[in-house]
Amino acid sequence: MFSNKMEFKETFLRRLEMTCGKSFAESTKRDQYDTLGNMIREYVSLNWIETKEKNRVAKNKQVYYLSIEFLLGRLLRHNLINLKIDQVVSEGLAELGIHLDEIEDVEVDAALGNGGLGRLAACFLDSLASLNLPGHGCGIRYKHGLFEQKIVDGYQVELPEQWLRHGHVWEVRKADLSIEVPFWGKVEVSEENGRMIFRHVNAEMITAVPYDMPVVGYETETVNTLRLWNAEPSPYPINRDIMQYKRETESVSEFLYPDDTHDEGKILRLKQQYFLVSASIRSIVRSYRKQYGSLVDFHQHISIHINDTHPVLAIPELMRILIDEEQLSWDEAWHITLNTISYTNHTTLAEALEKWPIRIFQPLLPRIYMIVNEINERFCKNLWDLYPGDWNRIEEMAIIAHDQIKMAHLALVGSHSVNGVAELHTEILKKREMKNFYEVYPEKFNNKTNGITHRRWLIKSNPKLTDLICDAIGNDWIHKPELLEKLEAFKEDSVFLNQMFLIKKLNKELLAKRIQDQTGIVVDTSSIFDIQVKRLHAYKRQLLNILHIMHLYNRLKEDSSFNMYPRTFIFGAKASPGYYYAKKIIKLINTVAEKVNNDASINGKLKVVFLENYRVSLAEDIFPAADVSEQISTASKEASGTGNMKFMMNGALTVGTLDGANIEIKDRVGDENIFIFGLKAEEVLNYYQHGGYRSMEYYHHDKRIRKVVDQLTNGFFEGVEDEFEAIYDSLLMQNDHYFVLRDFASYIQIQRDVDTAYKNQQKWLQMSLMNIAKSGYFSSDRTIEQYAKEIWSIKPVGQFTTS
Ligand code: GFP
Repeated sequence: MFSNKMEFKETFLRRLEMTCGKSFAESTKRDQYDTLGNMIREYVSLNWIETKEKNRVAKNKQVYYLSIEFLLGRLLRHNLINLKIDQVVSEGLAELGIHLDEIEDVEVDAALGNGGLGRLAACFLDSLASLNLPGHGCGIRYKHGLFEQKIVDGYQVELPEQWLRHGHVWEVRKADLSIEVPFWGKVEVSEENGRMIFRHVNAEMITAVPYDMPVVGYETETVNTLRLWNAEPSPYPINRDIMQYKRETESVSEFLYPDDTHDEGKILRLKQQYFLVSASIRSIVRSYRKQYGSLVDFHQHISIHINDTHPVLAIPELMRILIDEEQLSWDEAWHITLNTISYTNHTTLAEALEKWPIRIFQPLLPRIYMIVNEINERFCKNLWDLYPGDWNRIEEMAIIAHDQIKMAHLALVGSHSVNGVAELHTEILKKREMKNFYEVYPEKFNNKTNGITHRRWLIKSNPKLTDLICDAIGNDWIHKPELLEKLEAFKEDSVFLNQMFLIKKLNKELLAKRIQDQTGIVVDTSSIFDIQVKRLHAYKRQLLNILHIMHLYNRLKEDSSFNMYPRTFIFGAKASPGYYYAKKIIKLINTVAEKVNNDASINGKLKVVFLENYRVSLAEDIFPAADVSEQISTASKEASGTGNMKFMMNGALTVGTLDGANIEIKDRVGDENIFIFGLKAEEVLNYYQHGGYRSMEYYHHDKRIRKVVDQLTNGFFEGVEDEFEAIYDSLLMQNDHYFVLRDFASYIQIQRDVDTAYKNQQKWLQMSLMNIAKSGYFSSDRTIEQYAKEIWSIKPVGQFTTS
């Protein structure tokens, strides 16, 4: 399409006029963005076709990653970088008087996800393509991604997100590949030629229409596919009010995580899950049949990965196809299914382990229910043989019990691999949460510590640091991120360290500008930027952070000689719309910010900023500017974390508990390059086993704690006296389930250590350097290589040239 700047400019101008029907002078930034995006998508289409063809001809085994979330963010710059045309394009545009940044800003984040789980899926897609691995994503094309957050008077307000309002240049609608997904109705069972035949009749159909997006690898011609399904009315509805049917149908792909506090919402969530699974598997099977005919060797050529429990219905759906359509026996079908499906667990929180009441499940998915029932019966029979008479154990492990279907149990039974996302998390699964299952299936359990794509989280988001690294150690680390270790050689190089310092300062200035534009708050860029960005949840303990800020404020007020290095605390977090407690914490952060930021008597030593609408594109400005990374979850609760890795890769130092992947970060950087505090997982779990600890004692014995806790309700925050009662109660009346007060003293101490360490700039920069140097292990390329080899058995496609 173009191979140099001149050709790019010519093509761009021609395309702009042709597609927008306007002259360049009349065109808007959106016209320019759309033109460029469409050009780039077409630019990759040849390779896209060839990648498919290459896989088909070579009969490569393919993996399909099924996920209810894909938190992609923006794609334009990322694709330009991966295609290595970012420079040609930005210089070409500059000659036309256009700044690429401005065009990039037109792109709305594709925010089809909530947090770590969805962002992990997006990082994995990038690594799969960049490693030339035949791996594709399957998800839902929600009309509205995660809500847009506004902060009004300190409170979170949710607005519907509108990423599709102006269309999406990266997708291609493929209506001819639609699939009809059946719901409701009933199953007629008959016998024909000695075989049981199951017919799902009177079903209500929903059409799943695929929208494909190219997933472009870095410096390779591999282009994989992310297929997102859109729910549309079927041309064959049964007798129903057509408008109501249309509304109900479209609601299936309308919102990510619809409110499920009532049955209607629960049905909708279950519908989404089956919709995703059925459409994806049937489209995989359709192309498989076209190539191979029979499905008997399906598992030799296809791997299906279920990201958390949301797509677990893949197991009974594949069984249904193999038995009802392919007419295989149960045992043959089970063998294929088991060897095709693998599962990742992302959390041990009870609230996230899905259970569906039979009264909802059975009528909505009658044939799938029959299959789940049979899986359960056969499983329980096996358990009976293993543990004769041990009813308690069997009841605990059953897939269906107490009128509920336990999706995690179905996943454990129906997949050949079950992985946790960090070493500690996997150990907790094996030794505690899934102990019974580990005893039966030890061979299924394995660990795959999460990772992040360094292409987005370093190369794209921190170009200056990237250049510095390349100047120092060359470019090889981009393909082999573990080579970042070579940076260790620069530990005593004061010129290099000084350049690191200047880059951090520049990144902080960029973020400071953004903060000022967004909130009006002016922050001191020579202060420590101490940042906590992640989903708001009690276990992630944003509360511990803000209570500590209140403590620092108290110190500054009480004692004019209290010596602390100026600090800017920055938060970004969305609270789930129905999560009352989390929303109170957002209000608390904003209330503290209001008080602290407007108190001139503390001489600007403390600033608190809450950045609204935290999302991928904002995160890209945040990580490069951080000095301190807050990873302070209650030990044992954060399965892995991935923000911790993004901060580390950008040279921030972690203040963290021994939780999730923090432990593996510590193991790599060494105790001297990380700030660890608080209870260990073992201690927390032991407390839980023995009924918790007594938070009231900590309140009474530590006057620093007493002071901040009292301030929640004693009028310290004028006009909002009742606002924080729920927080106060959680800490004292409900015995502080997340050990905030228990870890408080230790947190204060480690933050003092941070203060002292930062004052020695040379030392701090060396510590920062060590974090960058050791971050290569946390590239998702390493993670994906492990999945590819140890779970999916897929191999790189190999380079090829386009004809
Ligand atoms: C969840 C877990 C995290 C983990 C990610 C990805 O994230 O510890 O790193 O999944 O495995 F909690 P959230 O969706 O909760 O952000």
